[in-house]
Amino acid sequence: GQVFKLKDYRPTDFVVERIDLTFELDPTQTRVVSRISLQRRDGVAADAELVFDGDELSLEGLQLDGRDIDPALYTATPDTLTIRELPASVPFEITVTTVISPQTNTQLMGLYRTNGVYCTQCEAQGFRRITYFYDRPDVLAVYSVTIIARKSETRYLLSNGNLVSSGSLDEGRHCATWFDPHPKPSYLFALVGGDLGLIEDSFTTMSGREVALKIYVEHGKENRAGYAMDALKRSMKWDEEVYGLEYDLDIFQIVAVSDFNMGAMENKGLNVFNDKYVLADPETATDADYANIEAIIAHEYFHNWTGNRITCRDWFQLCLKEGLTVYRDHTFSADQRSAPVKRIAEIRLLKAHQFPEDAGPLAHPVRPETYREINNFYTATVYEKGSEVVRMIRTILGAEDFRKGMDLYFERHDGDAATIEDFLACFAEASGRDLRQFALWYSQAGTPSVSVSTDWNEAGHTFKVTLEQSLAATPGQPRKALMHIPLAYGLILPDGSEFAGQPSGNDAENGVFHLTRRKQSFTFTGVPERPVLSINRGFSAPVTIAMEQSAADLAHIARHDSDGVARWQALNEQATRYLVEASKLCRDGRNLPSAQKLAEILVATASDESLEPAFRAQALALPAESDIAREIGSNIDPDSIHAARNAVLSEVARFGADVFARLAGAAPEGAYSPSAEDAGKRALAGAALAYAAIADGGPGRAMAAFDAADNMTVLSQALQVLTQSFPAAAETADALTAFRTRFSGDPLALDKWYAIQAMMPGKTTWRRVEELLDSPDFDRSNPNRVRSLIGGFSAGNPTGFNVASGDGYRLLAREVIDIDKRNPQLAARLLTAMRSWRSLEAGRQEQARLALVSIREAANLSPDVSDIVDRMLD
Ligand code: HT7
Ligand code: ZN
Repeated sequence: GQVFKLKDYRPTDFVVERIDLTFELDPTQTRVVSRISLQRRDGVAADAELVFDGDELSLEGLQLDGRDIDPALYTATPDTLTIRELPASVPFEITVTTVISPQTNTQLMGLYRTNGVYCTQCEAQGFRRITYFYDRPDVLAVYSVTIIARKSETRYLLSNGNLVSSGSLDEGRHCATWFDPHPKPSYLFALVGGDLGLIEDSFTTMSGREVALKIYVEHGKENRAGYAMDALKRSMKWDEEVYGLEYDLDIFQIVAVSDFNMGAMENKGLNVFNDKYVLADPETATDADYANIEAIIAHEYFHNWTGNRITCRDWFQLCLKEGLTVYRDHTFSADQRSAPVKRIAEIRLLKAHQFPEDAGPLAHPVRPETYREINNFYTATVYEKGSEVVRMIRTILGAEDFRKGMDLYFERHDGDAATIEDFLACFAEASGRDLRQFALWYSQAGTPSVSVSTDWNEAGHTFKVTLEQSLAATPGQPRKALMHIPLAYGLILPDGSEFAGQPSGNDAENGVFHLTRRKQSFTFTGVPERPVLSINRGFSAPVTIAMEQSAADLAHIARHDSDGVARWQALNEQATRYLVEASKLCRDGRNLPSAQKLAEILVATASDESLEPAFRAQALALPAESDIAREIGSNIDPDSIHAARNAVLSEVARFGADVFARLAGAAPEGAYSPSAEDAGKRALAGAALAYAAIADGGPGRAMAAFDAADNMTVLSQALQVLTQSFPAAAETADALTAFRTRFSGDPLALDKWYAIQAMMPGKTTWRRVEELLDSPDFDRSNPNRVRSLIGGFSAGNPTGFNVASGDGYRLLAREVIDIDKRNPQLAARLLTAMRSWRSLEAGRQEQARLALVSIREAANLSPDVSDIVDRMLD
């Protein structure tokens, strides 16, 4: 396939100003008429051709200023429309007619139908599946959209912007016209037509304008959209208060659909959501679902400024909108909830998804420089590491200059299709800092490693910290330049207080070491007693730290650090070290050392009433098997990791049995509330239940919790304890049947049933997954269902998926090949679960390789899947 390169960017030959679209909706014969006003760009040759993008299109009509164009003057293929001999200097209008079939569009890109609702997804390159156009983000145009459809099946006809007119037509049809005054790229175009339920509210902006808020959901689900509406209003208020950014249309609409390739889409004024991130009530949604809804509603809303008002010049700049908007939604959620607990969750996620990406064959810079299929670059690196890079800018500049830089960015680039250079220039100018070395975070892939050593001089009362950075080669980048790594630190004295003095030199500032050379030392003088170094506090930089720190020093940080995140980091480090060691011993068939010390500190933290429950729950959650595997790095045997982790769980469970029994029974008072406070209490009770059940050695307690549960959070916690710790028990089978029966009519709840089973550990889970694939309500065309079962198995079940026989890999390969025929984007994403295959032990590696080769050799692979499989096998 074609390779696109950042360095090849050049603007279009023709400038588009307006586009007027008319849709006559029909399941298999939707007619799209597109009138586009164009003008040749200054300086472009008079004989330059107009070349529009298409994807599986067929042209039905083509006019220039209202008159049919001579077929000798254009060429139309499914992928391009090329028109020759167009006016040299005057503006002109091209009318393009296409006919498309939403009903048979299984890719869920372009215009498609989901549960009878017409809906679009145009990012990144879906608009070209609707009509021929310059389908690229630097072509900004003003859109007007008229939709005509049968009234009986499309009560609502929606598009971007404000409603201009609507009315009835003949033959039971109706129409609506929408106008969006804000110039936008084609990827932000949206259309929805369907018979939906509606909830309405309004928001008064800081300048006193009233904005109508509407959320459309499937009929009967209106009462599940209240939390999303509340999150939307809080997001609108937050963006005004924190960034001074106001909403800019009279109406903001959200449509929830059940078939969607990703989480949601920020189309101007008309966000389309995967219904999983809109619908919630206590019976069917967990606390985590509520938190995700809040974060994703905020994320899409925040895109209105970071993404829509200022968009990307090209798709290489994707992190310009995504990294920044993730950063904004992270800080929003931190403000709405417990900031340290939110940060801990972010660190876990980054390490679980982005670090392995950076360490494997799919590694790429936050701003890639080449791609074959842009859909494969909506990655943890672009989103999560992209957000970390913005966070580092704030750490380096400080809050005040960061805000000045953001203000300058909005002022200077409103209405632009911008680049990372534009973005960084605003911060450099606002702060007077040189960010050229820092900019390497956007262009160098891989996770830097910082080795840390300390030297305490008792006689001289000096403490020296030496830092050294390195960055391993990644695909296409054999040699790396030195990075600017901002590392927040603290020196904790034996009494738990913090040493306030500054180190020598000017490479440290406000509690942050600026590591810019290969090796740097920082010397603190006048330190009264030997301090303990707390480094990379709050995960100020997305790096790995290599440091010989004693268990006693880690315990000291865990007890005394003034930063809650750093306390958790120390606990987690201690647990990880033990688990890595234990896993290696298990692999070699040796006995494990006692985990008593770890158990003591975990149980003490769990029962420390001065700490918030959500934090205590995070402390109790041992590193996942995949975290341990990542730390081990090579020659991985998932079974020994599983065995070692289970052994530690048992030891902690036995040691804290009384504490866990007490905590497992605690619940927030009163009716269910999704508040962070109550969710934290449930998280602690759930974590304690898992340990208490292990200490019991039988399913009774978990089964009782399952039977007594009055909300989905507690119900699914109990079911997970049963399936993880007592997979073969009759109670577990009964609970699964009861869950299935109770939620048979509720797809989102049923997705949990599939996922929970997909993640059951063991050698035979692949057989269970195969049976579930054949069950009548396993709908292969629904991405949520596919992700729950196949994604849950391949990305969430280390022992089950990596079964030594290779059956797990073969199952995934078969499904990827099959799904690819309908939905390449989904297939490619599922396949990324195998990205770390080279770090497995030799036998599994060979099985994985064979499965990957079977995919590569399959007929008619999509560019999406070929791109991933080729990079994985390279
Ligand atoms: N900006 C949106 C990305 C997205 C997307 C990309 C490719 C294919 C389908 C898609 N649906 C949504 C989502 C976001 O980051 O806000
Ligand atoms: Zn986004």
